[in-house]
Amino acid sequence: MKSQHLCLLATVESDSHMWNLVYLQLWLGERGLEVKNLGSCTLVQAVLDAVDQHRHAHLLVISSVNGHGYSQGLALIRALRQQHPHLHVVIGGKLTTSEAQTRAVREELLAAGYDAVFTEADALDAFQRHLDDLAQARHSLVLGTGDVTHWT
Ligand code: B12
Repeated sequence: MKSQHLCLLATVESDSHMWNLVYLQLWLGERGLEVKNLGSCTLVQAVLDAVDQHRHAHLLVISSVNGHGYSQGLALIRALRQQHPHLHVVIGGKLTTSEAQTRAVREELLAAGYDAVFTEADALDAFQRHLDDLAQARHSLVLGTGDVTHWT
């Protein structure tokens, strides 16, 4: 049976890395989310079209590792927020070319409209906690057999 919770997964338009997307697709799927992976080098317009097409999506995850995630991620969220102010959107990965620089741009990404930014070594653990909080807030938390939250 398909999950009622759809997650769109994308990257920025210059980023051709794909294993981060594959990893996250599997990781999110293991947590009970139905994932639509828009693939590498995702154009802003392709993300906007996907969000329009999947109005019931609960979450948009942007993953980028090539160093352009900060600048192109800003352009993406600014375009998206004009049309979709309420969709929950997170970004993570290697968003600049240094960890210090990425830490420095975190606030700007949040101010531009991302609901969360995950860039540290513990990004997946922090994302897991974020999903737990989100699931609880939506009153749709179902505990699985392990200690991870499952969306149903
Ligand atoms: C494989 C690889 C490539 C392959 C990609 C093949 C493919 N189709 O995917 C090729 C050879 C094509 C390539 C090209 C380039 N690459 Co490359 N690549 C790598 C490499 C070695 C591994 C990436 C990988 O697959 N990792 C496996 C996945 C599963 O892990 P991950 O990507 O780290 O993602 C994890 C986390 O980052 C995190 N995460 C990621 N996104 C998100 C999102 C959220 C929400 C959360 C919570 C977590 C999260 O969770 C993931 C799972 O743990 C890395 C170095 C490295 N060891 O990481 C460089 C690396 C990413 N590449 C790099 C660069 C610079 C390039 C090029 C620009 C090189 C060039 N000069 O041409 C091009 C860019 C191409 C482009 N247009 O994007 C740099 C990026 C620098 C930076 N950000 O500071 C890296 C880090 C190498 C380096 N140390 O310099 N690359």
